[in-house]
Amino acid sequence: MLYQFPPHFYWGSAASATQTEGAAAQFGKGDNIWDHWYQQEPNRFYQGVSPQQTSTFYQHFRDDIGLMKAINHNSFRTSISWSRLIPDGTGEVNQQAVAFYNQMIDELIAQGIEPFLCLFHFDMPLAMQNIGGFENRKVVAAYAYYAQTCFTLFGDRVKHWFTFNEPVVTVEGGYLYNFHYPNVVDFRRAATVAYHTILAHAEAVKRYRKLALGGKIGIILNLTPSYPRSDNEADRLASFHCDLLFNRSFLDPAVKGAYPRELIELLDHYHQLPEIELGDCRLIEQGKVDMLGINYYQPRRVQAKLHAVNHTNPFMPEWLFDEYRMPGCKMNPHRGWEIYEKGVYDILINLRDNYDNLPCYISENGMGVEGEEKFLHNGQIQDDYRIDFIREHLKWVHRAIEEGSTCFGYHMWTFIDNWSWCNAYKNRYGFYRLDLATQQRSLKKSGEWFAQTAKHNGFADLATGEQSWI
Ligand code: BGP
Repeated sequence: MLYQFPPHFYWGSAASATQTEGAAAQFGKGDNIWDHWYQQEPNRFYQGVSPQQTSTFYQHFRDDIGLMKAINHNSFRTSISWSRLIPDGTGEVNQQAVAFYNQMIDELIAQGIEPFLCLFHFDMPLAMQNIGGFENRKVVAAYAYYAQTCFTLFGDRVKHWFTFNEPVVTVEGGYLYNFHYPNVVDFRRAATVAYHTILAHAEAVKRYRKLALGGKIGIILNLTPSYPRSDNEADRLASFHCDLLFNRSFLDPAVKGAYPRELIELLDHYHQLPEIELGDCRLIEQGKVDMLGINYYQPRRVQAKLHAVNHTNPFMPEWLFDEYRMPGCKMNPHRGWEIYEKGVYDILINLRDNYDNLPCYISENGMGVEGEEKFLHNGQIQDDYRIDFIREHLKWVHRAIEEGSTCFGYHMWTFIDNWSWCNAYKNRYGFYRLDLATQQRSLKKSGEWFAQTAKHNGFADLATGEQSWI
């Protein structure tokens, strides 16, 4: 069977500024929440590895872009570090950062790699967090200024912009489940942050359009589908609520320009609505995106509550559903996550049918492996498991495209093994292995497979179970 992708399909990988650049306290960069939190609580980071110890992209970007080219990337997504570009969050622009990002963009383009740039990948400048982060509307204005600065500086060459990466993760991590700074557990504050993030997003979209730079702007969402345990009404309601809170809370305003009525009613019922100001609805409507990036790693399976909720506890999403572990599901044993390849198809078909088939691409898909060094043989990581993972997901992407999805690309998380927030270097995802001691990069077997697939714009599955390229 041939899996040939449409012409001009984007093949590449994704990374982010804070996870790769390094030079966290150099070249004029201000602290962000990760620098600060590490200083406060290094024990919260896997093996105490700090955001200073990343894969040195700041120094090695030219070589690294050469490595992208070597595996036939025609696109690459990373982010701009707000606290590098504008160290205080607002005000003075750091000219060293401007020079760095200009060189990076120019190098990508010179190598035939389309730059996809995201403005915010979990890394709030500390100066902005100190005045409340996205709980404070002043930070919405500061973000809009930052976004406009980026568009003005780099928008002549960058034609794919994204306002946020997985904004719901910032909300979950920082304001509900205590795995990001500022470690708050408070649903109403979480709802405020989510709401103000959408306002910030819409402000950026509005400003981008006004500048008429001829590119596209979107947002990157982790659209983890919620699958109910059964067809039973109670299970289906649990999954509906889960979807509402974790997917549609960003998807609907970003694509349809309005929040789902059911979400507003739900938050109102539990007294968790954020404060809304005159003009907000109009602004959100103006924030409708041109395209969507989809991050997909694993499905979410849910069931109706097994036990009554204790209403004296603070309100949490888990008042509405329980997680469900499906017996016998396929697992990535190295990360403890379920592998459900069809999930990516379900997302694309949902977008086709319920979201006007908006142009979209897979902005992250990936397989994290703890202790990956054990697969190092003859100097190469033999990650056949990752090749299977990518190939099986690509088959479903291909099928969705055949059935009318407008998916225009596929990016893997990630390019070189990189530092990942509290998990630091625990789970490896890269096409290239990073030797932490020497900073040497070496191509994994999956990188070779991906290079061929990108070169041939697809692959063939032979009846023997072998593969070849077209
Ligand atoms: C995604 C994030 C990335 C990256 C990845 C891997 O959700 O967008 O920034 O960190 O997850 O995460 P982990 O290393 O925790 O497995």
